[in-house]
Amino acid sequence: MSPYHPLTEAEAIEYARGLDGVFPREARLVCREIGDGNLNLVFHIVDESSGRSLIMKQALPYAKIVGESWPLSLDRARIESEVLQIEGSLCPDLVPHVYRFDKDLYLTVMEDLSDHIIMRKGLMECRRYPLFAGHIGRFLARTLFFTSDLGMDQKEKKRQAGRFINPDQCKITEDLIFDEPYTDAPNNSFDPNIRGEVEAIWADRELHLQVAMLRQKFLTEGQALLHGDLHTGSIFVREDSTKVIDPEFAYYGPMGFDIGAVMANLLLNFAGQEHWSADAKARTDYRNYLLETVRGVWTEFEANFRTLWNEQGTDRMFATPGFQDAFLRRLFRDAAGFAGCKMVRRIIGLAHVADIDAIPDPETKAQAERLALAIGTALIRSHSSLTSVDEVLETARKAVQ
Ligand code: SR1
Ligand code: MG
Repeated sequence: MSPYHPLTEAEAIEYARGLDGVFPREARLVCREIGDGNLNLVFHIVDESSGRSLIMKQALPYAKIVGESWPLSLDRARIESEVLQIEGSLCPDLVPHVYRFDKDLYLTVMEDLSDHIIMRKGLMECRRYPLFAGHIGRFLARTLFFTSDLGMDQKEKKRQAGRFINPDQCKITEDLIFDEPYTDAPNNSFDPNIRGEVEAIWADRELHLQVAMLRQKFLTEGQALLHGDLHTGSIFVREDSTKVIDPEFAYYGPMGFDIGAVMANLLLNFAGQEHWSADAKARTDYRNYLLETVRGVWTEFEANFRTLWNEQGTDRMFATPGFQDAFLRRLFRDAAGFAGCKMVRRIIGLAHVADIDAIPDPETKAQAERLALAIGTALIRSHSSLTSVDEVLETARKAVQ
């Protein structure tokens, strides 16, 4: 019989006590299950004597957000721990350290990042992270470049793509991002105050055509090993530090999907600033900060990626003059289109974001939702002709007016 079962807090303490060389024999261990995501158990274990702590993350065999009627493969826990280690080898300062993976319990033991906060929460408190764009730009450039045909052995890349087939998680994305928001699907969940805007999206065939193009890319373009769910709830921050967590949706997909995820979540917070800012001046200032961060994410990514390509590219034909520019032009367009889809799904689809959903006043919340839909749909419509990140910023500014 499989030893797998979801641990209780008491069992998590016993498990932690048994880890070699982690806690002293006299440790006074306490544990809290702190998982607030949609899918897993997360145990925070602290030794009250020494202050030493760690995180143990265990996959559940179903989606917590819906219940046991939505089964999920536990293999995502193996994928997550292996991807964290690959990302750690490429950007050691930007991910938590993995101490061990238990393949029977689908449990990863990793560094505790309690001295950071979840970026989404920080943005809802209007905090600023001056190093974030540089950090995430480097993370995106290194993880995407070195797992792609541009920067690794191409036979090894095919073997690696096989190790990271992640069908259950991909199906969630395919349904929740690239299908259900565009039809009257039972999983959808949206504010009745914006039904008019939602129905207009359901009827908009031109918009659907653009989403279909992006959906096809997600299904078929295995460019690089993606994080796969790089929203601001998957990023821990301090002013001086950024840590990417939770790559359980990782698979070989289109690079623009990860870049677009970061942009989309900054823009969702931009929309939520209808509520979170103290007054009109603070709102304008913080929105400008968010837009400059969107710009920084792209420009830092691009600069790092071009340097890696020029200095460490592995493919002779890809060094042909003009190819790099064409590649990056297309990648930017993909990122903008995916960003649009990721905004729309958080307003109409099953899983939302607190930047919008935690707004207490119904009219302000509806206003923020309309703004997010306006920016998201504009990016989807225009993505295939965009040429510069300034146009993304302009799209957001125009939607506010
Ligand atoms: C059923 S899981 C819903 C969402 O939570 C995750 O964080 C992903 O974004 C997924 O789409
Ligand atoms: Mg997650």
